[in-house]
Amino acid sequence: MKLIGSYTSPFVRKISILLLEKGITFEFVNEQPYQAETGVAQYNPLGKVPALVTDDGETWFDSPIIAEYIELLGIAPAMVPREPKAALMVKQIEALADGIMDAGLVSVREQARPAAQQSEAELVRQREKISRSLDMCEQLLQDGKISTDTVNLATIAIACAIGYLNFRRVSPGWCVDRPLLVKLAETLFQRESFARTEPPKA
Ligand SMILES: N[C@@H](CCC(=O)N[C@@H](CS)C(=O)NCC(=O)O)C(=O)O
Repeated sequence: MKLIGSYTSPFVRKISILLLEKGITFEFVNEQPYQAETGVAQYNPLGKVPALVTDDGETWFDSPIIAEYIELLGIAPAMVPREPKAALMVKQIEALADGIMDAGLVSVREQARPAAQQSEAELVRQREKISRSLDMCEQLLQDGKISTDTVNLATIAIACAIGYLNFRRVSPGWCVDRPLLVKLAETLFQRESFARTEPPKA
């Protein structure tokens, strides 16, 4: 199968990690969605990465759907629990982590605009989304809904979101007063799948 993506996208990283953790071989097709000559739209009309093309020629997007597709292959280890409500909880945490990535991405795009066109109010709004969502992640850890050594879709997505904040230096104080989240990130960053998908140094 082919994963269409860019090395800096946290959504793509999440999918690469799921595939690596399950030992699924894939070809990485490097596409830059923000460049004019990008070929991404031939895989996803929304022009976003990731997209996954299977050996049967089916194309799947966006990243939560790709994650579900990968899980349907039934290859161990399972990244989503079998029990439906527990599975829904894991997917909700994935949505939370994806939302942190979205807010991080909006912040980066906003800061890339000429200074006079940047909106401080918009940057604050995005920072608040990130901060509230990170607080919820810390609370989920405190409540034992996930643990710092859980490796599943929820924790992988959270660690990818944190990796993106670190990479783009968005909300650099994210680790203050969130000790469990720090431990979770440290634990997952040590895994080979995370080491192999680190975004390139700027
Ligand atoms: N909800 C989507 C978000 C994907 C996304 O925003 N990808 C970014 C790269 S990190 C992208 O391709 N953006 C191009 C664009 O918005 O035109 C997913 O989970 O796959």
